[in-house]
Amino acid sequence: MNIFEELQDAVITGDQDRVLEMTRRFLDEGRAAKEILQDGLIPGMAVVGQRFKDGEYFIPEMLLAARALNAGLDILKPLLEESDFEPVARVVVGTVKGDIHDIGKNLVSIMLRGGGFEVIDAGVDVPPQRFIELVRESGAELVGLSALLTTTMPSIKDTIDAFVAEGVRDSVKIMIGGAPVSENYAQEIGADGYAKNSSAAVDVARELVGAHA
Ligand code: B12
Repeated sequence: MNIFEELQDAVITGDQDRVLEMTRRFLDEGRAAKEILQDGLIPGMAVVGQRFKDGEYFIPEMLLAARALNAGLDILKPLLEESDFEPVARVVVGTVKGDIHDIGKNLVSIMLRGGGFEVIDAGVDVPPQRFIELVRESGAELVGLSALLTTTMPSIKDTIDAFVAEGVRDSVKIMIGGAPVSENYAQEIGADGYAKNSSAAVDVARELVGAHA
């Protein structure tokens, strides 16, 4: 039996207290934060998505699961953010307009911080203009755009188009991600990079800003 099965189950059932207790226990037993995240918390959420798709779960169950996962993530966050690197570059990360999913975006932010990036978190439902403002204010070299809905994927393109229209496209690299997004889509809409998960996001980010591990 997978030792993380019970933790996955706690996420699936949205049992925040159990997630907290088990996350702490795994850490006490010497498990790595990354392992608890990738083998426990995230697979639990994948089951939640499937149940929603199958009509077994509704919004309240998804919200409870998200809250439980976030509670575990809060404990792991300081450990995941411990960085061995000098700041590599600044990056603005946000979920595009019309979309309020933020767990994946938050994970990408945490892993980027752990990879030595300074992250400016733009939040969720972010209009293109706000991304541009934040890039101008911070001098970020990199932007990370997240979308979880097929209906908000076009907002990624709108954001990239706005960077072009405002004449700031050449000053930043743009990477994109989120469950419905793909490498092909990234190429199609003129993004510079795509990553399928938060670990890969760090590699892609480092490559885009020309940093070497
Ligand atoms: C939790 C959840 C919610 C929660 C969100 C809570 C929160 N704070 O985020 C709530 C209940 C609010 C919600 C609402 C809705 N949801 Co919802 N939700 C989910 C669920 C179950 C999990 C998403 C998640 O957090 N996954 C875990 C994280 C870790 O994975 P991730 O987000 O994919 O991120 C990883 C990668 O994609 C990547 N990544 C992500 N962002 C970025 C960015 C960059 C730059 C890079 C490089 C990489 C990257 O790295 C991440 C870490 O590895 C998914 C199903 C699923 N399994 O995806 C449905 C899902 C996304 N939701 C769905 C739907 C339909 C909705 C609603 C429209 C439902 C409704 N009828 O109201 C609303 C939309 C609200 C809105 N306007 O945004 C559908 C989307 C279908 C589609 N193809 O469009 C899904 C797929 C469920 C399903 N199977 O049908 N949802």
